[in-house]
Amino acid sequence: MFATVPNPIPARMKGVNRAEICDVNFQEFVRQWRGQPLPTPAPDEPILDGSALDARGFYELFESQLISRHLDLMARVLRVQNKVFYTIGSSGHEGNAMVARLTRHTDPAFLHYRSGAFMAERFRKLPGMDPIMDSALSFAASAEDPASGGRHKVWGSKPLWVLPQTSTIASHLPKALGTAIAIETARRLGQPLPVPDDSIVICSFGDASANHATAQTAFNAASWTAYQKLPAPVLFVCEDNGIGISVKTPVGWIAESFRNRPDLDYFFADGLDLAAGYGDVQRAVEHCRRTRRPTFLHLRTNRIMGHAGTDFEIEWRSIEELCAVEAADPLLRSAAIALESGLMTAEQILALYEDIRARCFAAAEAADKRPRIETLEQVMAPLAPYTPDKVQAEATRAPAPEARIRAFGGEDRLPEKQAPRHLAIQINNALHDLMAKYPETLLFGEDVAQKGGVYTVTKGLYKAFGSRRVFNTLLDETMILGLAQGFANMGLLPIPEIQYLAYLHNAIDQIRGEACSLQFFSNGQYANPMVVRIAGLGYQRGFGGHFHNDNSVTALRDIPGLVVGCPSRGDDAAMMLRTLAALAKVDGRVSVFLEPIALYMTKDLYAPGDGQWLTTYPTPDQALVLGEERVYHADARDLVIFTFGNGVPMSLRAARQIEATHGWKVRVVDLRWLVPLNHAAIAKHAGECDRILVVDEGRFSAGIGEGVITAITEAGFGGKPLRRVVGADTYTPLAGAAFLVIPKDEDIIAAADALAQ
Ligand SMILES: Cc1ncc(C[n+]2csc(CCOP(=O)(O)OP(=O)(O)O)c2C)c(N)n1
Ligand SMILES: [Mg+2]
Repeated sequence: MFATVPNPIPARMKGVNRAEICDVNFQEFVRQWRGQPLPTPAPDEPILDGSALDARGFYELFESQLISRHLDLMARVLRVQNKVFYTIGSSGHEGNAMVARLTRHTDPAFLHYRSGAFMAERFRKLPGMDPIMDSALSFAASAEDPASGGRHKVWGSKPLWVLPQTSTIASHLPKALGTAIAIETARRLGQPLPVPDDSIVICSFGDASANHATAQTAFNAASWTAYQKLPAPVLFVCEDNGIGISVKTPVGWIAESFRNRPDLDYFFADGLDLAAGYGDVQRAVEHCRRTRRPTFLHLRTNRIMGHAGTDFEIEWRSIEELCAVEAADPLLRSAAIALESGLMTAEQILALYEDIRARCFAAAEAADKRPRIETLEQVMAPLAPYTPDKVQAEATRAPAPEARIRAFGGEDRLPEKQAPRHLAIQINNALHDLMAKYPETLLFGEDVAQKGGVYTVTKGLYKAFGSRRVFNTLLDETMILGLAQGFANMGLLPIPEIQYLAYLHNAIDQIRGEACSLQFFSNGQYANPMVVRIAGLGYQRGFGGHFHNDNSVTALRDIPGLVVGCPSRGDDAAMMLRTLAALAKVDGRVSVFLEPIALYMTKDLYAPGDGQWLTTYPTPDQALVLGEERVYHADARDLVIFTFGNGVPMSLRAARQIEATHGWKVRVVDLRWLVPLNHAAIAKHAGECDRILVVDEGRFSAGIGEGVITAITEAGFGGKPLRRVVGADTYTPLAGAAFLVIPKDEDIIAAADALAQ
């Protein structure tokens, strides 16, 4: 048997650096070990009788554990010298190296922040890579950090398929599951996969994080998927150290909560003991790979050295408790295994320990001398790549004629040969075209398949392209967006639908924090291109109240890197969708296509039956230019109205009245692209016209109108007569009262009258 791990720390005073104690502790433990070593095992023999781990494997894992530990110790020392900018460590979690050893470097990994040992072990899978230097560059926020280029201390590697994650706990679980499902989807569609088609996805997180809604949504969706016998080869690794910052997880909670979940297969492994835990980790990994079922690996870990360098545990925990935690340091266990098995002597262990320490410090000092990010341009370079020529060429590249004929059901049914139609039909036609053009396109959301969506916008797509490409998801917006990220990670082109703008908000972090940040935090190495369709905005007659008429475009306005397009008419919608898809294909971008519900079926503009809001379908060689506005009455100069969405037909009607009343010629500018706003175009029109109206159907505070006025003011035209017509800062009530909170034609006319005063 092993020598029992002693509690070697005499109760020391407050204020002692616990990292130092753990460091000394390890060395004292090795020096003082007095057991009887067994005969040295051969490299391929079990490290100890009955262990699934051989001696070579143990040695490498131990080395990975030590690399991780010394990176932590180094960070604590160099943080105070301002050479390192992160001290959340992996100490106590080094057993996660087993997961890395037992999986492939092509198994996409979405990792917990305590994954130092996992990374060190994964680095072995490719020749010529140095985990210590790469990590040191990241700790130092160097511009040469291979994970994020110095934007974020994060575990990440392009060649090792470790996608960098944000600090938002649990936010990576939906996309990890999405990636697992995507592997199977791509395989079944015959689409090329960037990883082998028997890959599994690894997703690790802490015990406290397991309670988060975003985590629970992924567990549920994984079960929901497996329950239907659909593959979802994700290995959830819960690194259970029993605590989250300072809040203890109730003893036994993770096992109790996950042991008996339907269709989520539970495994436990002792992450504190390589010899004992390895076989159990192996069983979990093999189960996941073989059965393609979602698998939950409950990995026992321990957190030593506090949550981060700034966490002085001694101030809020008893010294006895701290000593007990430190005594259960898994590296003491590994040292005991190395000694007991006869694999290493105390001197060899201490020499290895010091050698790795020296390498970590040397790497950190070298990293400190490497360049850091110096300019704003450097910071932003990977945020929102845009290559206009390529995007335009791609957007106007027509699908193969046969594919179109198949999609539309005959040459004579091609949409450009039909009479002018309304917005919903033209969006539907454009979606048919996109799916014909890109066989990797998937369209999914709530009710989008057989029913064709709440407003029939996706009608017929299921029939034309089949259930593998057009499908209903479970009712969960977080998961819809998680799936989208997963599909994108595996090279597919997702077009998820959020049924109503009001229901984006409960899931918006998946766009705000996750999808839009991937290019930034991976320094452009990873992208998750997608076009998110969202039905929204107000003005539905007799339907809905607030939640079906939400106009909070503001929630999308400040998301870095996001593109938001909002068409007001069918031809623009079709051409805009082509541009957004091209932006995704060419530049990996994330965009929102905001569909004004009230205009879906609108046919008339000025008078009932005039059919002036119907448009012909643009041939597939036409697309919009990102940011380009549509101008009505371009030669008018007396008044310009800036608007979008429902504001466009309202402003056109109001313009007629205003022309009649004041004798002015009125220019109407449909912005079409809401994020980013085209400041130059706004300035141009504002400069050319004598008076300015901004018609914004959104809310008074922080809406698009504020951005337009800023653009006008910054261009030096703020002194011109200017009025804003905008919604109120309120929720939208039911029935006719809804129209009290949003602008009407008369409000625009009244604002113009005020300008004439
Ligand atoms: C959504 C979110 N809420 C709060 C935090 C702040 N926070 C960071 S780590 C953490 C505790 C996580 O504990 P656990 O999941 O057990 O992981 P551990 O640190 O113990 O490994 C908290 C509350 C966060 N990062 N994200
Ligand atoms: Mg924890």
